[in-house]
Amino acid sequence: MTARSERLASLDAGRAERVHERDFAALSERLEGEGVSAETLVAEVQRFEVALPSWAFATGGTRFGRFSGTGEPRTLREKMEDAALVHSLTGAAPRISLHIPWDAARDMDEVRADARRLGIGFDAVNSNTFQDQPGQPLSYKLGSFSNPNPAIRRQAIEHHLQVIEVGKAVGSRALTVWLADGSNYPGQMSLRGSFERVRECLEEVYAAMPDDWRLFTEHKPYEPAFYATVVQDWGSSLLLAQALGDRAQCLVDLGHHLPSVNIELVVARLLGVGKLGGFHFNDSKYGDDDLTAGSIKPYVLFLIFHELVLAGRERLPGFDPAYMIDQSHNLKDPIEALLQTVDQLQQAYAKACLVDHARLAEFQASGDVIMAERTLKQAYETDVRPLVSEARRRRGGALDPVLAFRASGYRAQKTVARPAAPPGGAPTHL
Ligand code: LRH
Ligand code: MN
Repeated sequence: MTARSERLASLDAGRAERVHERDFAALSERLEGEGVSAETLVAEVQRFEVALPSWAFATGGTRFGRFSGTGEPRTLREKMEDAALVHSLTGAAPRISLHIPWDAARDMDEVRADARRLGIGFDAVNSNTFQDQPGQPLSYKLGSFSNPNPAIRRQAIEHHLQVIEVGKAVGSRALTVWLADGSNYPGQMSLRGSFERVRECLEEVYAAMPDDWRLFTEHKPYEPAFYATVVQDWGSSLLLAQALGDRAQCLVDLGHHLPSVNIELVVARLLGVGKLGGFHFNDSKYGDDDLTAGSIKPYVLFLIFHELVLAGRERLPGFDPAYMIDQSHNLKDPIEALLQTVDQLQQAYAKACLVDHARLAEFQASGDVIMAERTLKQAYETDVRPLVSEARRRRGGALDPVLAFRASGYRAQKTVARPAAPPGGAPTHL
């Protein structure tokens, strides 16, 4: 960075600071006028945290292609470096979620030491029976836990027991199980038998988990199965979580719902029975597009957080959701996309904290449809960016993480430090 651009950057930073202080003061005053304490809200937003997916730091792709970026992580340590940077700029992403075997390492104690050095921790660990690994004796082509072949089910159970050991080594306290199991043609798979086999296998995995762990079952309507997916919807996931026990809950991946499904209603249903375990935040227009959260349906994201804030304020039994991101960055710089995502989640959460719940309940009780809707929209249409920036700043983060990242030159530094793996070299993930 030249002296001149450094001077300009500091001028910019100075100006940005002044603009922020003016905007935050104006918003605080306006909220005060509505009987809302900006300080209380800043404190609430400061407590919001979300985990980053280890698999989203390198460019993603589709079956049609992948356009790799530069300076991408080639090892778990480099993924954790990038995660630590996202945390330092947002103050709200202190944990990474590992995917095994994509993140399997010889020495998990070394991984834990690296994480401690980088100031991050570990959230739920993810299993993988949707790919066959090199040298794997039996294929998961026709399913893992749902497979009619007991030897294949046994192999899948052994994999989950290994994933739990990895999680224990790094200090995770939850296991996320997403199964690609399903069929492409009617008749190919027993619709009830496959589900029963999954439940039986999960019972063994659940029993093997440490007592302070949770198991998250993740539903998905289709892909890679294109006729029937064994854990296809929230109902199937709930049936499993209820069959397994108190420490089994449902994980809601926002992209795992057919276009017209009311996701906030699914969230409310699971909250109502204490079975909402966590989220994979992202956004989508059509299928499991894994786009940046809040980029396509920001009002839905707000309505989901509205249900969560309400549940939190009501101290609903079993309410301890694990917030995690699950995205694939095919076009955007992965770090910039994750910085945008954390900001979008902080904004949706802040807006949900602004809802006047007492007034809403009154209008719902009196049947005043318009005023009930306006009470939600009042919060949603409030520009909370100064408040979210202030919360980040008080946690040592940046007012505008994406601009701070660009000004940092981090990607350019990593492009030099991390020469791309030779073509044909194994990518760090998909
Ligand atoms: C499946 C899924 C699951 C992960 C994978 C990377 O679509 O959402 O959560 O294991 O993406
Ligand atoms: Mn997911």
